[in-house]
This record gives sequence, C-alpha cells and structure tokens, in this order.
Amino acid sequence: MSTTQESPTAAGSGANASDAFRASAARRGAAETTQERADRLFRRTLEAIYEVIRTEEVSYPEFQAVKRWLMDVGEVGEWPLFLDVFVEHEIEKVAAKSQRGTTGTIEGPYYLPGQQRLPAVTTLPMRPDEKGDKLVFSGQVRALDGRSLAGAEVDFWQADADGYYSGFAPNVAAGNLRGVVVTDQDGRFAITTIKPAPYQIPTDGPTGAMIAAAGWHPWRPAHLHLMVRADGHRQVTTQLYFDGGDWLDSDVASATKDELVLAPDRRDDGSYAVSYDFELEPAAKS
Ligand code: MBD
Ligand code: FE
Repeated sequence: MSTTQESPTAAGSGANASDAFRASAARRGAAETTQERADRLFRRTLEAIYEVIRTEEVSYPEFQAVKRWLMDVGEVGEWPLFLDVFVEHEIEKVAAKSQRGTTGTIEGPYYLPGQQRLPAVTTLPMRPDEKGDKLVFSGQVRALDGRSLAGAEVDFWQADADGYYSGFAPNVAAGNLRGVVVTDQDGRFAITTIKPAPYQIPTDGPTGAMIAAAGWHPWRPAHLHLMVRADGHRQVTTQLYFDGGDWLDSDVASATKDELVLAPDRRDDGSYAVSYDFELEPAAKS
C-alpha cells in the first residue's frame, strides 16, 4: 500500500493530537483546584455564555447547531487544536506576566516529547529529498545575568515545506524535523533545517467548518517551535516567525509577537541563516 500521496485528515491529525495530549498529563502536572475556584470559574464562564445568548437573542436552531458542532469537535478529536488556536493565547498572556527573559508564546497541539538528542551543531532529522529552502538557525542560551548555559536543551519542532508536522500527518516519518539540541560549552547551537511553510487549520474538520462559516481564514504564519530548558532555570516555550511572510498580521491562533519575528539573511546559494539568543530566568524556588 502506498501512503506517499495521502494528505492528513482532520480526523487523523485530531486523533493523534488528542492521544498526545492525554499522554502529556504527567509532564504537565495536576491543577490544584479548590471548590471556591471551580465555582467561580464555571459560574463566570456560563455567565459569559448567557450574556451572548441574551444580547444576541440566540435561537433554538442556533443552539442545536452549536450542540452538534461541539459533539463533532470531540468525535474528530479536535479539542486540542481548537483550544490551542482560539484560547491558549490568552492563557499564555496571563503566564507571561510573571515571566522574564525570552518572550514566550503558545505551545500548540503538535509538540511530541522524547525526540532524538542532537549535538550543538547539527542537522535535524529529515528525508533525503526534504523539500524547502535550507535554513541555518543558530544562537546562544544564557541566564538573565548573561552567563552562557552549557548543556541547555533546545527542544525544537516545525512543519515541513508543505505545512505538515511529523506524528500528525501520514506521509511524514516519525521524528522528522524534530529534535532536542544540546548547547555546547559556550551555550551555543547551530541547527540546519528547512524553512517551514505557513500552517493551515484542516479545512475538512469542525474547526475548519467554523472558520469557513464565519468567513475567517484558516492560516498561521510560517513558524519554528521551541522549548528551551536548563537546570535551575525556568523553561520557556516560544515560536519564531519570518519577516515578510504571509499571515503575520492575522495569525488565526493570535500567537505572533513582534520580538519573535526573525529576519533571516539570504545567502548566495539560496539558503537562509538567522540567529536568535535565549535568556532564561532562574527557576522558582520550591
Ligand atoms: C500549529 O502549528 C500551531 O503551532 C498552533 C498553535 C495551532 C495549530 C497548529
Ligand atoms: Fe505550529
């Protein structure tokens, strides 16, 4: 059976993202919720919905359509996608208020832990005929006081030149364009990869149907994902974008920030090079 022509389906990538989310429970830790907090958050969320119903005079047919749509999102497994696209940015802004150092942004639904550990100067795992312009992404990981952090981890993932993520698309090998790059004795790294394409929310699933019904567009600008961590320091999760690319000013996931937009240099051979340094704050005392 040939699968090389197969495109990802909403149900396929949704199921994978739901499985990945359930498997990540241990890594994320449990939310400690009191009854007072649960009462407050559930009540205020419901009140926000009642407010829309009253002021927009939402009808029975509209209510039943929403009910059916919510059921579809769950059945297709798109809750991680939907919530990370339309809600995570506000959660991240709250978290960012107490975060110093490198600017963070949302993680999204396509992180997979446990990828190959790679040396500081490395090429990401990729197919022999990997499409796309070559990109060398380099930089240094430092503490807030300027000390370089040797042995820091730059946990890196990105879409390919068609906008697909390994682990969530049938035609991309496991581990493709993912890796945990370990910084050298000066905290430096240099990762050879390819420039990713913009990402399109699957148009064949309920999230895509909602976007189309509202007349919005389903695109995220091209981006690199990173989690940067070092012993004794607070991990930062962020994304880097490319100057001049499409959708930078209208990211469907509202996750761009000006300081995360890179301006790569184009070399004579058509490849790109760009550098970005990370600054990690001390870990919270426990
Ligand atoms: C992505 O690639 C992504 O980064 C986010 C946040 C949501 C959907 C797809
Ligand atoms: Fe992404």
